[in-house]
Formats: sequence, C-alpha cells, structure tokens
Amino acid sequence: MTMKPEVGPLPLRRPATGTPDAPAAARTIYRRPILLSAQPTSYCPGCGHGIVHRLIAEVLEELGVADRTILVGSVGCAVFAYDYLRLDAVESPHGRAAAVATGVKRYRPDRVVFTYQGDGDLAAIGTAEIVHAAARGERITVIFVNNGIYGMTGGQMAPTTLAGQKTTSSPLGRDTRTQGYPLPVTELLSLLPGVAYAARGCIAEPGLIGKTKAMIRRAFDVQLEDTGLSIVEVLSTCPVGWGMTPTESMQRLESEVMGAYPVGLFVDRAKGVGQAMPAPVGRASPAGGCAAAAPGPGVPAKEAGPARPAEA
Ligand SMILES: Cc1ncc(C[n+]2csc(CCOP(=O)(O)OP(=O)(O)O)c2C)c(N)n1
Ligand code: SF4
Ligand SMILES: [Mg+2]
Repeated sequence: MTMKPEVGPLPLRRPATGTPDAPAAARTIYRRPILLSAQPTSYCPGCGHGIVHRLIAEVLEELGVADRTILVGSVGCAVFAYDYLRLDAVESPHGRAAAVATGVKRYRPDRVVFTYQGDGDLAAIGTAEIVHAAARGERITVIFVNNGIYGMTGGQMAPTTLAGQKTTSSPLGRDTRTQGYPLPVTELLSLLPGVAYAARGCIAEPGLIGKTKAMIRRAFDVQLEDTGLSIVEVLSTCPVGWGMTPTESMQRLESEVMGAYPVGLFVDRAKGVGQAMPAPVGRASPAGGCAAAAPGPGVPAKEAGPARPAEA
C-alpha cells in the first residue's frame, strides 16, 4: 500500500465561509478538488484520464470518505491515478485489480475500495477477474475508462475497439470476421445479480461530464449501501492512439463512439432499474426475469436485439 507522505494529513473539509480563508462574498466557479494533487499530469493533451480523476476526487470529497478510501491501481496509462489522487493506494498486476480489490475489501470491509482500470486492463487481460468479482457481488466500485485502445503501449486494438477502427495492430480497420466484435462489458456485467449498479458515461462535453459524475457518485453510494458491485464505464479519449487532435477526438466520442456504446444507466437494483438473470440458487434476483440481449458495438441492431440503457 502506498501512502502519500509529501502531502501530510489531508485537509478533508473546506474551511467554512466567512473565515479569512474563504470570505463570505467569494463565489467559487471552479477549484481544484482537495484530493487532486497540485502537479502537472503526464497525460497527453486531450486525454480523458484527468477529467475522470477530477470527478472521482470531487465525489469522494463530497461524500467525506476520502480518509477511509483505498484506490486499487491497474496497468496502462490509468496506472498514474495513484500519483494524482491523494488517496491510499494499492497497485495490482495487469488485469488483476478486481481480484486485488476483493482481497482489500474483504480484509477491511469498513473501507471504501475502488479500482481504476482501462479497457485493455479490464476487458482483455482482466476479463476473468472482473466477471468473477461481479458474479460474487464483491462490494467494490469499478471505474472503467474505455478509450477503445491500448493507449500506453502504442495504440493497439483492444476488445473494445470499434468495428472498422484502425489501430496499430489492425491497420486496415478491425475486421469482425477475423478479429471479432467489440465487447460491451458493462451490458454483460449488468446481467449478473451480483452487480448492484452499472452505468456508462462519457466525457465528450460538460453536460455528459456532469451526468458521469452523478453516476460515479451513485456507484460509491451503492458501495456504502453494501448491496453489490458497482461499475461506471466512462467513454474516454486517446488522441495520440487515435491519431487525432484533442478536439477531433472529443468530436469522435460523440459522433461515433457513443453511437456504438450507448450512454446511460443499465442497472440500479435498489431503485428497481434493470433486470438480472434469475439467481440460480438461494438468492432471488431483485428484479427477476432475463434481460434482453444487448446490441454489441458495431453490431447491426437486427442481428443483436434492442437493449438500450435507461436515461441516467
Ligand atoms: C502482464 C502484462 N502484460 C502486458 C503488459 C503491457 N501493457 C502495459 S499497458 C497495456 C495496455 C493498457 O491499456 P488500457 O488498459 O486500455 O489503458 P490505457 O493506456 O488505454 O489507459 C499493456 C498491454 C503489462 N504491463 N503487463
Ligand atoms: S497515450 Fe492515450 S490514454 Fe495514454 S495518456 Fe496519452 S492520450 Fe491518454
Ligand atoms: Mg485503453
């Protein structure tokens, strides 16, 4: 576990207004969250990781749980989360974050435990870990940053890469005949009764960022309610890996990626949203019934069935 000696004890609450530190007349439009370290990041211009870090920092500060939160880091550009989020952290081997988080949470159930993982990490090498953590209903929160590519290692195809998308390992575009279809991980996980909350957000524009923050907030609330695993997938950018400018990459998120990966809420069991497969033994599915098949990204609707997420 890494501690953050350079920051000392965290000032986990803002000073009250009317003090010399925060005059009553001051109106704050934007401020750096206390939990985000004050340093330049190593992320490329236009990378979405920094935005997602900020949302997590804001949510944990608002919830007042930072002093008992443990981040489980992963491998990929996402690994640097432990440098920028002023939280206690454990680093996991590539793909194993959900398994490591399981151990941390079971040993310290009083802690708020979350993983921060890219799509190469979670949806490729870590497929088994996330599926079984979800099936077991581990009381962890998963922040899954899907930029559709292996960013850190040079822009290779990931399971989430869209059909036809050119990458360094699919230079002619992803051919579904030989390279398979994109993997809609969150839709698949939302079928499992152990998943209490599953949603997909996006960082393409401020309105979507606000909705994504609400999803992250709800995901941590669900962990505090102790009802099952919560996951928020965030559609994000990798301008370098996509061969685009930052502006073009944000436009692509809206024009292309969101069409293939619909944004919204898939499951919030406590609120009666979403359906799970019936639990086979001993545990009733809260919603009952089977979910409709989700259309995979890049798969024509007539081939795949009509599941769409609810409005977040
Ligand atoms: C066991 C192991 N296999 C392969 C690698 C090489 N590797 C490092 S990062 C990465 C892909 C990360 O992609 P993603 O999780 O999508 O993160 P991003 O960089 O896109 O944020 C790979 C394959 C590794 N570090 N360890
Ligand atoms: S390579 Fe991609 S994911 Fe990694 S920091 Fe750069 S833009 Fe972000
Ligand atoms: Mg990635």
